[in-house]
Amino acid sequence: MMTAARSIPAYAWAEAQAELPCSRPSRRAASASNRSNALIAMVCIPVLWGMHSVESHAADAAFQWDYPQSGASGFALYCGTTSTRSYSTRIDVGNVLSFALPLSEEPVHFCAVRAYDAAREESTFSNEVAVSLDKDTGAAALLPPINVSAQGSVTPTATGFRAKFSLPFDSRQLNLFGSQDGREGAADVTLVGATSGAVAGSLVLDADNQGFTFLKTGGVLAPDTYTLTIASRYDSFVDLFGRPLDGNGDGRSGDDYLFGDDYRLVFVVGPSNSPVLSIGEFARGPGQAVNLPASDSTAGIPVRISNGSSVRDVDFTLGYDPTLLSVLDVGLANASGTLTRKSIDEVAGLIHVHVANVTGLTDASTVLLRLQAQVPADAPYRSRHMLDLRDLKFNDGALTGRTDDGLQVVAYLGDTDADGKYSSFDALLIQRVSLRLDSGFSAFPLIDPIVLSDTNGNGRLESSDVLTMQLKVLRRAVPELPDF
Ligand SMILES: [Ca+2]
Ligand SMILES: [Ca+2]
Ligand SMILES: [Ca+2]
Ligand SMILES: [Ca+2]
Repeated sequence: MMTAARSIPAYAWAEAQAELPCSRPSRRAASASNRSNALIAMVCIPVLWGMHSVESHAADAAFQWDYPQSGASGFALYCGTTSTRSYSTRIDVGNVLSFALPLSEEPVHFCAVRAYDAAREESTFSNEVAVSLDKDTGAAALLPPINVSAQGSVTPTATGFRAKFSLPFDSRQLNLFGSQDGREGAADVTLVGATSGAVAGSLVLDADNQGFTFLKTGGVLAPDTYTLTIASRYDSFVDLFGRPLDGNGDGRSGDDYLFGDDYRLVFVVGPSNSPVLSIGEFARGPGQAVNLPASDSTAGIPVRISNGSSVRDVDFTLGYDPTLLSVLDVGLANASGTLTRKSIDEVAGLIHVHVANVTGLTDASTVLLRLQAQVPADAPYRSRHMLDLRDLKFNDGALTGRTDDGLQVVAYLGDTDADGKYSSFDALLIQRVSLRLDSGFSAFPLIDPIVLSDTNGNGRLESSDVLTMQLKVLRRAVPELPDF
C-alpha cells in the first residue's frame, strides 16, 4: 500500500509498522472497551497499518501512513519531543494519508497517527517514527531505534557471545536474574541449548554502553544447538529516548505481531577436542588478595588447560582492567615447562605469557599458571570486568585452541545484598536462590549468582553455602570467606 508522494525523494523512504494493539491486550483493554467495534476490528489487523516518515526540506518533515481498512473518517497526527506516547501536539489532518509538518528546533521529534471514525472515536496509535533535526542545517532525517542486526552485530564465542549495538543503550533496566518480587522482570538476554537447556552466565557491558559480552559460567559451551534471544521490551535494551530494540533490524521497534521484535540467533557448537585455555569467574572485594579458593593462600588465580595432552607450547595475552585488579606475578603451576616470557603491563592491563617445553598436561583440566593478584583498595564496589584471553597460540600456531574468558566482580564473596558487610540477610538471599525462590540477587542483576556466593566452589548453591555464610556472620573461622 505504500505510494510515495511525487514531491518526496525516493531515497528518503523509511517505513515503520504499527505498534500492535492486539499484541498488548492488558494495556489496551480499558481504552478499547470504549471504542466502537468497527474501529477495534480495524486496528486489530496489524500488518496493514503502518506509518512512514520522509525527509523533505529543511525543518519540514512529510509523514505518510497506510490505512487500507475501510471506516476511517480521518486521521490525527500526534507529535512530541519524548517517546512516551503522551504527545504535546495533535493535528487533525482530515481524511488523508500524508501530511507535511514544519518542525520546531527541538533536536528530535516523535510522531504517530491515529485513525478516527464518524463518532470521532480514535484508534490506538500507529507505530512511532523519530525525526532528528540537524542543528546546523536544520535538515530532517529519520532516527532509527537501536538494533544489533543491521548496523550492529552478534558474534558467538567459545564461552558465549558478543553483541554490538547500532547506538548506545540505557542500561538501567537490564537484568538476567531477579528476585521473587519480580521487579526486575523477565531476563533480557537468554541463551538456551536444545539439549543442555538454559546457559547460566553473566553480562559484562562495554564501557560505552553500546555492546556487551555474555560469559557462560564455568567453561566453554557444550556441543549443542543454541538459541540466543535479546528481548525487545520497554524494560530491556532501550535507546537513550526509551525506545525498545529493533530486533529484526528493519528500522521499526516492536513490529512483529505474533513474535514481538526480539532479536534471535540460532547457532551450532559442534563437538571439539581442541585444547581450551580457561580463567574462571570470581568475586573479591577491595583490598582482598585473590586466591581461588580463598582457603589456599597460594592458589592465586588459576589459568587452566583442558584437552591439553598434545600441548607443548603456550602463548597468549590476558587483557584486564588494572583499576579493578592488580596482577603482581605469574608463575608456573602443576604442569612443568619453561616460562620464557612474562610481561605484565599494569597500566594497559595486559599480561603476555609464553610457556615452552610443556609436559604434564592431560585431557583433564590442569592448572598451567597461577596469577598472584589483589583487588585495589579503591576499586568501585559492584564493578566488574572480563578477563579477556586473546592471541592464543598452542604449539606455535600448529594446534587450534579455544579461549574461555573469565569474570571478576568487585564484591566480597557472599555479600549478596552488596552493602559491603556480612549479615544474616546475605545468608537468606543465598538460601532463596538455592531454593529457587529467586533466580539471582537484585543487587547484581547481570551476574550469575554462582559467581557471587558459591562459597565452596562446586558450581551449585545449596545449604552448605548458606551455612558457610551463617557461620561467618557468627564470627566463626570460615576459610572460604576471607576477612576484610
Ligand atoms: Ca530488564
Ligand atoms: Ca523491527
Ligand atoms: Ca551484605
Ligand atoms: Ca556450592
